[in-house]
Amino acid sequence: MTTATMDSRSCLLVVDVQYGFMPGGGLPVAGGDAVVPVINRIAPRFANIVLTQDWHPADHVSFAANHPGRQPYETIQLPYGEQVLWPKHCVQGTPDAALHAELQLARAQLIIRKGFHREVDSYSAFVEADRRTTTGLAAYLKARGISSVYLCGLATDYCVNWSALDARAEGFEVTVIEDACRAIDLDGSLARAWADMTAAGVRRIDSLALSNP
Ligand code: VGL
Ligand code: ZN
Repeated sequence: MTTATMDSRSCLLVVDVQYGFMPGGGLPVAGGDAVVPVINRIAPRFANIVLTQDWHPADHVSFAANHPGRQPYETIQLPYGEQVLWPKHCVQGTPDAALHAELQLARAQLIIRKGFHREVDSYSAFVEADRRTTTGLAAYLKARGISSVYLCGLATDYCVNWSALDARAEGFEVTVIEDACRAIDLDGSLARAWADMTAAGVRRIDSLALSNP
């Protein structure tokens, strides 16, 4: 099956392809660097491309180091609910927060930064973890007449998953390009993410469906 995407109503959303999520980064994702060539191969199929960039202050609430006695990957209760404590990653302006230099996405039209409020995390590109604060992305896409969002990047079970679910909630048609993503997979989070996305009507495809004209 070939999916025609080079239309003005579709957008490729490239999630958090940053050094912080690469092997050797602050919050390494296994095989994180393998998404780069896949994304470079499919990007020319899209008229619209938007990137996200995880962009935390050094004192961010999601960092285990900012909670004395706590370790990375433990969870704590915050006013908005459960929060996983992560190793320090993607601190604003540091090399760890930079987009991967080998991404060939000069045609990308917007870079949306998220996670910059000290007290609130934001896995989703659309709504922060308090489930109220918007990033503005849904309004931007709608203002540009975009109705279909294709997701790729890192990590499948966190930022891609939350972004896909929120995009569905905002009324977009949503497709995740599975082999253009990699997961963290904490305590079954990847299987849970796919179950939730499937239940929400998120389509799941392989990049070959896009790169074969
Ligand atoms: C992410 C955990 C913390 C992600 C970002 O990009 O999936 N995960 N910050
Ligand atoms: Zn983060």
